[in-house]
Amino acid sequence: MFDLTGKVALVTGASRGLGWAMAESLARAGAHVVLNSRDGAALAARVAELQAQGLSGEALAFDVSDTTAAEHAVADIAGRHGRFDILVANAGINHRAPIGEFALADFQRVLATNLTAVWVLCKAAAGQMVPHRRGRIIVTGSITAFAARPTVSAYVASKGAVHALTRQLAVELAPAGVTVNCIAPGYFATELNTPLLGNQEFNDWVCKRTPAGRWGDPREIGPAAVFLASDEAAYVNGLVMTVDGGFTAAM
Ligand code: GCO
Repeated sequence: MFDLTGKVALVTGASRGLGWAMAESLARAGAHVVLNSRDGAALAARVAELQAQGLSGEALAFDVSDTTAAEHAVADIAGRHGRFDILVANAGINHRAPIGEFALADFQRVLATNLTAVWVLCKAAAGQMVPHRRGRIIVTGSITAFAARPTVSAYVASKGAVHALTRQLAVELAPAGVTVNCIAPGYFATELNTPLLGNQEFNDWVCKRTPAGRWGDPREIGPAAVFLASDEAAYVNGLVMTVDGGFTAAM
């Protein structure tokens, strides 16, 4: 089960954190994974890590918020491989500031990467998938779309929209055999959260507030992506799947 042999996947934000963890898991399940981020050198190192494990991957550096580059990347992958089976639209950024000090430019920058780029990539991927009447789209949401905390207004707004977009695209693309699902991570020990991990008070709060009693390990996200990307998950559509150690289940 959950064998992805022969499938071609694009994972954005794949040089580190949850994106890298999902890319590695998809490759272990047999997929050829195209790793994207802005950092070509970091990607090359990750591709080497895959190849050292006998897995299949390639690097494709571009900024997801560059609409033309994102559209070209999807067309390029489909053209070279003759197929485009799986999109993991994961790349995301955060900006933390109280609302009174939050610059509009920072709000727009976060929305451009976390929401607009996801829409652009989903549209481009759907263009490749619908004619073949198969495809898997996975987007990275956040538990902060369900329950908020101070200072992250742009991030929370973008992730709330991503959850809604998941349901909308699932409904629209289901008749064409394409599923669109969202993974909503809890607090994971990733580079994006370095400032939070270094804050003892916040760290204690995460461990106390999360029923599992700890931060998530990025390797705990990959299996969810493999499942949602698999043929077996054909009837799972429009789901926002929390992977959060029980965070959103607890009072
Ligand atoms: C924050 C974090 C987010 C969360 C994550 C939880 O500031 O709240 O930076 O990245 O870790 O989205 O789902």
